[in-house]
Amino acid sequence: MDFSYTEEQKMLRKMVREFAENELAPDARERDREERFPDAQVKKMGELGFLGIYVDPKWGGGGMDMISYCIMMEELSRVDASAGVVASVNNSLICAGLEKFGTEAQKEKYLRPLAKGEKLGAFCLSEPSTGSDASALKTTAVLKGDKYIINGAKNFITNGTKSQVYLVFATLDVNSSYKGVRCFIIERDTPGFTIGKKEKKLGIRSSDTCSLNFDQCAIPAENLLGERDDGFSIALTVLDGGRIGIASQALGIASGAFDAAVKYAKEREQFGKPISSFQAIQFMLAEMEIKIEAARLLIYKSASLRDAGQNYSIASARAKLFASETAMFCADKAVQIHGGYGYIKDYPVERFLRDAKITEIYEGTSEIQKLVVARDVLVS
Ligand code: COS
Repeated sequence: MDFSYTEEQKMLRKMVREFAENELAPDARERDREERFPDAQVKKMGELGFLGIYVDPKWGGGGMDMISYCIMMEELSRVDASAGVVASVNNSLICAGLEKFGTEAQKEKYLRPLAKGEKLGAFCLSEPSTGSDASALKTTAVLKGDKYIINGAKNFITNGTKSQVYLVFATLDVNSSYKGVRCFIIERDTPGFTIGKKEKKLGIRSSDTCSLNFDQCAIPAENLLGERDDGFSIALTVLDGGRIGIASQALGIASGAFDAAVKYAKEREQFGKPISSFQAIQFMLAEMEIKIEAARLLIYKSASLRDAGQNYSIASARAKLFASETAMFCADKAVQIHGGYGYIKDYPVERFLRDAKITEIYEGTSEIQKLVVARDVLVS
């Protein structure tokens, strides 16, 4: 067991931190207020290789390991969790799904531009009435000749209005539960596919979230992803990796909140002393620091298992649960340490608190992560 970073990982952290501080920090607050997507920054993230960091270089990716991906996600989200989720979806839900389940032709056509950041992707599983019970989806796919006809609606789709490539889950038979689910690659300009309502959110407000509609949307049969794999296990396999990305996003929010709290505690004086000299504040900082370190270790364990080709479903559920709760804890304590200044928008900590909440909800709620862990505890 080796807890040290490689030279490459150290350099990557430095590089992503500089990018985040120079390119994301200056207008993160304004973009959050205006609910404005970081178009220019995402373009640069693509050029720097942040949108396909662990894809095989053969397909235009960075060829790095999962720990490097976690480092990148932490550093982006430490400054701007909205930019973080753009990278997480493209890397771990879209590129990873295409790389594992795609044909050579699908990889050439879709994975390569996505990994190089020339295109953006969206993962379309949730529906208005289907969230945690993902197998109960109502969007249908009917094979007619050499086309699948897709009908239905998708909900809460990250990168929804900004993407060019959509991985869409639909069922061949609404009565067959998960067995009928398939995954389709759908291009943005396909007739019958329309972008719906853009959501107004509590947090990660500069990320893009919308609904999608499919009305007699005909797509070529060759756009079925994973011929031999049922779509439900594709969704859950991809989400196992996605949960490592969201756990790292949560870790970044927690680290950003912690760093802001330490800085403020040293500067702010009350009763003639910096508030960092009071034990009440010191204990809050100590608890934050310990939870952050524990979250980081859980995340790296799941990333290492994935790199080693071992099962990491339970490890990623554990990591996401703990890291998202740590993000909420640290953002809450950072606001508390800032007092009244934490509650207004002059400091970043109120944004961290709003951004943290979604990490307990998307890519599997905290309750779903507990369910995954509990099932494992009870069968073993
Ligand atoms: N990876 C691959 N396949 C998996 C899997 C995983 N992690 N977990 C389960 N499966 C497979 C099972 O092996 C089973 O297939 P077989 O019968 O061929 O063996 C199939 O999926 C159904 O498994 P199960 O009966 O356990 O499924 P459940 O309906 O009970 O659901 C949960 C399992 C609840 C864990 C799953 O639906 C889930 O993760 N839900 C949350 C979805 C989510 O994250 N939504 C957010 C959308 S993105 S913002």
